[in-house]
Amino acid sequence: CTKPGCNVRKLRNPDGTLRPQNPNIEAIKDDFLYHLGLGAASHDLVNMFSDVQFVCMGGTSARMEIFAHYIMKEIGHSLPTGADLQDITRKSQRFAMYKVGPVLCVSHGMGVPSIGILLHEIIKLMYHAKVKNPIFFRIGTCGGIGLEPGTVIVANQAVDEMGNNYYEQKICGKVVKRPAIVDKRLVNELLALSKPEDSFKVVTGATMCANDFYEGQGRTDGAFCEHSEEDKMNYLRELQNKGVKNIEMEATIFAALTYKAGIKSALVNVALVNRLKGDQVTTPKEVMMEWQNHPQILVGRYIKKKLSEN
Ligand code: R2B
Ligand code: URA
Repeated sequence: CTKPGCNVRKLRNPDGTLRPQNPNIEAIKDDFLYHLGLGAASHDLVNMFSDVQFVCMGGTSARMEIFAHYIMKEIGHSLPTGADLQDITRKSQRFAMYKVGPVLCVSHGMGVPSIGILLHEIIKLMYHAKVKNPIFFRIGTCGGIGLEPGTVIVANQAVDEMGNNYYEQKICGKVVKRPAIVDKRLVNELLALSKPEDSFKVVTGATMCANDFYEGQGRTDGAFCEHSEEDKMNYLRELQNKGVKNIEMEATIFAALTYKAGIKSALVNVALVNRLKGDQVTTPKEVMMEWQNHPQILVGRYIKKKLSEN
């Protein structure tokens, strides 16, 4: 069933907690989330995380720390006197994770394999901690196609380099295809939070997920290039004609695994470059830092709104 809400009803318990989608999970006594450095035996996961409502993921640890401080201000959350935000996963040295009341801010590294590992462990964390109705966001960066840099793209579809609307995983020598479906209602809610006075535009369209930054995104400036500038432009125009607005490196697996888990999710990316005009990302650091805030502002508004409705 691909109707909105259908998988959510099937995959969650009446109280909103997730039903484990792996029959082996219950039997693993002390499930250890290796790349988070957190375990069901070593940590009281329910006590630490059961109040989480939103999980926000972004590529770098620095960006997610900035977001954690930003969202703390936005939702008026305060830490005990003298306390500072702590990276909860610092022991693992893989990802960085900050918790600001109901908001979990976590870095995912670059590309499908990295965010895939994180998604497995964060989804299991949601399950072990008995989190109710979590909503996941990727607040990331991307290359835009025909968009002014700084523009935010809320994906209404996630596709791979061949235009497929699924995430393909090889499991035990077999190819498994998992539908990459985003929550259309959430997309519309996010689009409605854009304001005319904002310094940036918010658009929607398909987000393409590539397995590489250079040749996989048609760039001609990698260490290798066996295609022409014309091949690149033809490919980018073809993508544009199919409704692709932006290219990044995590969309399909993010949409597919959250959908499979019964978790509402959205991909909110800011374009750092207009790929129709070039390949290199050369914008000054200060401008880039400002652009990176744009998805945070939109998602921050959503979180604030939802918390005020609780
Ligand atoms: C966007 O930026 C990164 C590559 O520079 C990658 O993680 C992505 O999706
Ligand atoms: N991230 C990508 O994956 N591609 C870009 O062009 C920019 C950021």
